[in-house]
Amino acid sequence: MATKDKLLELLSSSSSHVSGEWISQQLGISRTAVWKAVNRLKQDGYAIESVSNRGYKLVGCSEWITEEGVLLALKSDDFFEKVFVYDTVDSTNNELKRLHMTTAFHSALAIAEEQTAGKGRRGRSWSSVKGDGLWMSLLLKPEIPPYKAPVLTLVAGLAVCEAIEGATGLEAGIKWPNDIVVEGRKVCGILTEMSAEIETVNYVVIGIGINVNQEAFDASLKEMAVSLRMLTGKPLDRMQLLSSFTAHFKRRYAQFLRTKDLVGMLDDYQKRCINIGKPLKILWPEETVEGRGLAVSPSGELVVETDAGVVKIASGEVSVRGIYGYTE
Ligand code: BTX
Repeated sequence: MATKDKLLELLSSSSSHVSGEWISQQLGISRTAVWKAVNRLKQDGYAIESVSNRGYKLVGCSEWITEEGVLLALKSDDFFEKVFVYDTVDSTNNELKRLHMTTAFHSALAIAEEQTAGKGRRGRSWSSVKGDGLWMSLLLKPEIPPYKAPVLTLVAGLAVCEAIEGATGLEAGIKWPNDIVVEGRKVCGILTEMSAEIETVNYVVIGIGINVNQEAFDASLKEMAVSLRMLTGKPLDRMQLLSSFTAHFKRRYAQFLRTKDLVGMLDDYQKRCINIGKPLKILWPEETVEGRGLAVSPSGELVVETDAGVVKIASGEVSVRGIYGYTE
């Protein structure tokens, strides 16, 4: 770990000022080296107060996503074997898949300040402007058959809702299977991809895009998209949100691995699933079927009551009345 990262860890674990002398003893470095490391952190955007005779105190986190900020948010935990932080990348999902081809790793997180070709589902694009979102992907290797992999979108969605609720107090809903919605607009989208053999998953990449600090969206998105800042009226610390998301995700992922389904979190999931009890349309390629959402099954399918009887859908497009312009 670089000296500035160790210093950041030390400063963030202390709620009051700490002297340069004490830091130099803790890190085994000279006072000049402490001063240099403080300046490096300031260059990275951290606000550090220095008061004579009292020392240094961390008073504000970096506005920018930095490697040390991400590692700190992850609390030096080894859930992710590798962590990759980018200023600009085409898509964090694509980047993790490329990296995995050259260096095999067991688990990884990739996060970027900006994506130039952020991907949605079915060839759609995901707007990922610089500095305002959490654009990230998780590569994991669960021992599950491929047909269970889509459940991980739901697991991640639940963890996103929990992190948003904890950070903002807002009520976040899940529009099955992959949108997180607050006050009828989309605050987050999830794209899960996988590499698999017929019976086993090699890896899954769960891509998560959370709109955090955008102040507005362009005309093509403004009816449908919203950011947490637009909802709360104030900017949010993205690293705190990352920290909270990873804590919730780890707990939910462990629950998922125990049963390889949603059993351990079904009530919490259904409570947030906005499809349940609502009129909806299932947009199959060959036809559109109207119905009403009844439940989500333990294996993650959406259970829908239609004129032709109850159907379970495992994937696909569902439009819910009252959400994103489906109002008729
Ligand atoms: P989706 O296909 O459900 O949603 C894509 C649609 O959502 C777009 O066609 C557009 O209408 C709308 N949209 C685009 N950008 C935004 C935005 N920022 N906020 C709200 N609505 C938007 C959803 O696909 C899956 C998105 C996953 C994004 C992550 S980011 C990290 C990772 N890397 C990557 O390339 N994709 C994932």
